[in-house]
Amino acid sequence: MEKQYFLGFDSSTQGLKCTIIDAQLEIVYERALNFDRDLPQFGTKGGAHVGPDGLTVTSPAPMWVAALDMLFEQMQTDGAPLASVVAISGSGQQHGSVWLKEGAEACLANLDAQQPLALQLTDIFTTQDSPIWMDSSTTPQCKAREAALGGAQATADLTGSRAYERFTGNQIAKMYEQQPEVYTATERICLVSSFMATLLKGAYAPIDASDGSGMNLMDIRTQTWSPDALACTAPGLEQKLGEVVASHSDIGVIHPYFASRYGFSPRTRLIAWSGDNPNSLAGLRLQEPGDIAISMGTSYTVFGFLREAQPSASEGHIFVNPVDPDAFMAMVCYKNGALVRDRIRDAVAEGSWDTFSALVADAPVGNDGQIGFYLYDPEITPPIHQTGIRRFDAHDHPVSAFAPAAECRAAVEGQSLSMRLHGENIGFAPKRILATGGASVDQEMLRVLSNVFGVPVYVAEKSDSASLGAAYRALHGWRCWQEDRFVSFGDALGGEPPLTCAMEPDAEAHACYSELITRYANLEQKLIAEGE
Ligand code: 5FX
Repeated sequence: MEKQYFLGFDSSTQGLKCTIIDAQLEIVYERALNFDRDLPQFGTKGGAHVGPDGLTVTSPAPMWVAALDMLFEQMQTDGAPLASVVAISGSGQQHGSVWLKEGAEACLANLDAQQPLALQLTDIFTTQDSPIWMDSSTTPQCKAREAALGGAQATADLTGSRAYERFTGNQIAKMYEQQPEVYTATERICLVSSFMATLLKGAYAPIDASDGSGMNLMDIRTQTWSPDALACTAPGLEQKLGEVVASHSDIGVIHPYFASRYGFSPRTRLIAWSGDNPNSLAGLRLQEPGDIAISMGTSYTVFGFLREAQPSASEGHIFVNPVDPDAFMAMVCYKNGALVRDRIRDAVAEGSWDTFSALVADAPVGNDGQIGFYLYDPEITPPIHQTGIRRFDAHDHPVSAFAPAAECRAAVEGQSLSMRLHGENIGFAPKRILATGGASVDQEMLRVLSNVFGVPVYVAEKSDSASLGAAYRALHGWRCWQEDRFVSFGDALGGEPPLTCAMEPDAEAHACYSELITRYANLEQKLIAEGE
């Protein structure tokens, strides 16, 4: 039988990446480009432009078109097996929006295979400056949304999250208020994910329910646009957004342009694209309630599979699950992630990770009741704007310093306790944890995590899993399309992912943390109240 391949993209903030897998899930090809380095003509820094107010952050939409041209050319030069790709899907950075003018779809339909996309699609945007997730300029629109929808908790209950500045609905409300001529001239507002799918389809592609959950516009239970959430955003919005589809949906075949120019089969199926975080869940193959991943990079993110949604106004986001339309995923983000460990390593562990780990191991489980909060940056979870380090002794009295071992352990235990506390608040009941990112190589970090949560910790080999997740979702969606029914993600991928357990919990240590967490939560409440 001829080989069948599945292609996944990741259109992230900083670059565009692709991964091709075979039907046995082996990666056969990968390639990435970086916007700043490879497309310098767009003058981006980290893939973005920051406005003079410091709050407005955009990316040039034509850059994403040029990136797709460049990556396809590279794939062709490398001899990637494009002719045997049977399905394509992708990830987009979440929340970003692309604004297309009337007539854009006709332009997309009539592409000339002799020319790159970028040359033919210069004039399809009503604004070239696409607001992206790093934007934090829409506080007034967020306040107005929460007031219109009955408060932060009501907004979260309806849309999965309280109103967040970066969420697309609030960006759309701002555009309508500040540049009504752009809004009016726009025929279609895409997410980054559905825009990239639109390019491949040569026609408007729908938004999938999982990425659609990051807009403050969709009812996460019906997976349709909420009339109330639309009404407090801008008039006539539903038409401009198009329909929402389940994430595993087949959305048609690739446009003949790509078949002629790059040798794809004209029968190559397109599966709805989704957000990078939903696709990371797919990439790590979290497929059961109780599966959670902790990504410990620059910022820390905890995300996982949930059967029931328990939206919270104070922390995290609920998205429709990208691999199971009857389930949800939750995500909690921290600003003070790896930086905390870095700073403490430099301050008390001679800049050495070995010394840092040895110091953590030197202090007892529970740190003799000492608790620290290390807020080098304003924190998102929980929202504490006041920066600084706060240390408390076993009687909750503030102290100005800890001994080096206690300092290292306080940082690691505090981060782990916070992830458990806020994860529980949004409905996580972990059965196992998959740790990824830089800090996941630290055995002491893994030991503390395992003991705090009371579950085994596994380590994922690959942490940048969004484009791999998109390739898995291409396979999943293709199987569902072939069989004309929903096939579970696990069945489509051939069962359980192969994982090695890195740490088992210790019952006594877990009991100690279960006691300590109440004090941790009370102290955290005090810090939140002080900042208000
Ligand atoms: C999630 O809500 C975010 O804003 C980011 O993780 C973006 O998706 C990054 F692309």
